[in-house]
Amino acid sequence: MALRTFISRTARPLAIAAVALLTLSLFTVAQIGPAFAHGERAQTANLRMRTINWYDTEVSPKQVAVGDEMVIRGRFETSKYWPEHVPSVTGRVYLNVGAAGPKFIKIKSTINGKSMFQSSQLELGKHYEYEIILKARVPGRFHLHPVLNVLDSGALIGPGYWVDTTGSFADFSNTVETMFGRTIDLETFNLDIIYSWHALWFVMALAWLGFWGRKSPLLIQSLRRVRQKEEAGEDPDTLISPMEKKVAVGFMVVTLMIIGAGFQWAEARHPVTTPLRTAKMDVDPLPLPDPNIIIEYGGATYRIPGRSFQAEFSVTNNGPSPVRIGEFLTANLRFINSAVRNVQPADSHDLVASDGLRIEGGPVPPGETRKLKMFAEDALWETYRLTTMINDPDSIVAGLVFFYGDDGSREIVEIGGPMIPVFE
Ligand SMILES: [Cu+2]
Repeated sequence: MALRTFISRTARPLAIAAVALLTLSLFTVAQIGPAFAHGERAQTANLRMRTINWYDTEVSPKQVAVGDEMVIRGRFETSKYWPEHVPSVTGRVYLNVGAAGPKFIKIKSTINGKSMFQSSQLELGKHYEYEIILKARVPGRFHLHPVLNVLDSGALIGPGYWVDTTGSFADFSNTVETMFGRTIDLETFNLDIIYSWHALWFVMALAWLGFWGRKSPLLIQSLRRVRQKEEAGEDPDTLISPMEKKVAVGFMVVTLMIIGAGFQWAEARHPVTTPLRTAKMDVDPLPLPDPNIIIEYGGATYRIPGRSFQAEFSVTNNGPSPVRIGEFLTANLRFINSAVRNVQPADSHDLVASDGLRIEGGPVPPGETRKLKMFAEDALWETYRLTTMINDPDSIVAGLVFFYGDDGSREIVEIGGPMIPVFE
């Protein structure tokens, strides 16, 4: 009995706080740990097929030491068939990198040569060239993606590649010089002050909780006492004693004083600061020559048992040499026509079907129009859960078709339109 009274009087608030902290930390621990995927397959098919078409993606070098630089570059096309219900790149976009945690720092990022440390807005149906320079921070093996964050839509991720960082985290330094010539290390800058502020507010919060919980730490007990007062026709506010009111005012005064003093102290220490810049950067699409190839989309089907996507279109070639289709790209999957090109997956997660594309109708000679049938067949449709495209209410698909001329030229045309699923 004595022990029970002791626990209920003094240790109960602490026990509750401890349980709360433990639960919180368990949730946190459950969420840490290596991330093996970045939602590559999680987004709906129409979001992946009809938003950003990433191509010519290049990560080099794929092996670096801590402190070394790595470059991600390539191009993307903003789909003409962007779903109406999805906020698009004409709003606000930010070029970013997808990795499992802060394994790199970003040194530089550009779209069409313009700095993209701020956000931008783009046009639909246009091509853009990007470059991101990273500096390796933590050793390990990571899956890296270029990412375009689109306001109100989320992160639209590009193709991912495995990269390796060797060395030791202890060798990493991230120093910058301030406007007044002071050199600071961003890894540790003001960390002691940040810890101190957190500790101070943690103590304040515990003191506040402990003060109110000293008599009865349980909410339901308190609620019952309030109810009892109400039922007796008394004002429940009388449960709060004049002493408690004084202490509460004291807490408020002390809190405001700490905030005021902290502000003054920071102002004195850092008299000149500049805000983070939030203006949009303007960037024009890549100036590409007028297209030589005109496609008229004639419909598509997806045969579910055969994992076979089939599209029909008529192609007019206004260029100087015969053209053939070498690749079909949609949702970061690359279906390659092995009769035209030899492209092998760069690693186990590179989404390349080296022999996944078949064309009926042959090359299109200059000045002529031909009807072509394109078959993109591979298990990738299934493994990357694109078969959910048959569940899209609007049933529109899209992707890039890569034409290769006998003269070495390349022209990229986006196709898109309705698709009908076939079940047998
Ligand atoms: Cu990934």
